Amino acid sequence: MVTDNDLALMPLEQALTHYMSESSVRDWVKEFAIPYRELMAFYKCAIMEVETKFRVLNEEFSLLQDSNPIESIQSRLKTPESIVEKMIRNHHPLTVESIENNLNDVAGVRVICSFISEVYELADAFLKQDDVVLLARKDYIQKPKANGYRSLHLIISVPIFLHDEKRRMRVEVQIRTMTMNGWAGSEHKVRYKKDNVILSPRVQEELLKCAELGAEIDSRMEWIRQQTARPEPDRDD
Ligand code: 0O2
Repeated sequence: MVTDNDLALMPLEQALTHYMSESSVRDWVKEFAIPYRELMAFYKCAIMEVETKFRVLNEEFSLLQDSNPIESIQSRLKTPESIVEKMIRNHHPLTVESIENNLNDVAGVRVICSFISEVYELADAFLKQDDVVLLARKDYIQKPKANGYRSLHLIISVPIFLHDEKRRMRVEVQIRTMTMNGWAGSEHKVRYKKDNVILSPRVQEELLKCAELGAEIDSRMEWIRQQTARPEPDRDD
């Protein structure tokens, strides 16, 4: 009989068959199926922790500034295909321990805001929390990628509390504006990671122009935000 657990492992087995013989896949699954499932469950818990932190910040900012900085939060667990492909591409051993040690982005949380200043306000408030440890920061807003990609990336670790232990899990947090998100979504569809699709220089140029137009919209919206900001309320303390 095929159980739910077997079904959950099918995409992983399929991904492995691209790189291993059938019997090696069987051996791998025998050895690593349980720890792999467990690791993915821990990453899901870490995603929940990080999402909650941002929802709490959104609530608090809405009290302080009378506006909710977060438009939406999208989270994802890296697919087995993507995990296996990245481990092979980077020549890492294909064990569960090695997945945890070598990949920073198995758990991903994307936070979408309206304004660039909100991206940094949220990042600062999030990183100030004493259980969040910053491992790496890539600011593709200050320094966009050559293709025009913009976003603030934070690789962090957060603790998750299990019945008998506390574990630190790594999560990749991407914080960006709606404009940056719209561009990244469309660009992903036409190009990102599709090695077999070679975009013409003209199309690449056009994508870059769209990213620059997006950056201009963000900067004008930022100006509007500043012009319409409410004065800070007087505080008695
Ligand atoms: P998905 O499907 O979004 O999860 P590495 O991840 O280590 O191979 P690096 O340089 O450490 O590469 O990571 P990077 O480039 O800082 O961030 C990777 C993630 O950022 C990607 O995740 C995308 O989500 C996003 N990203 C980075 N560059 C681009 C880009 O040019 N276009 C778009 N649309 N997104 C980008 P994944 O896992 O590749 O994809």
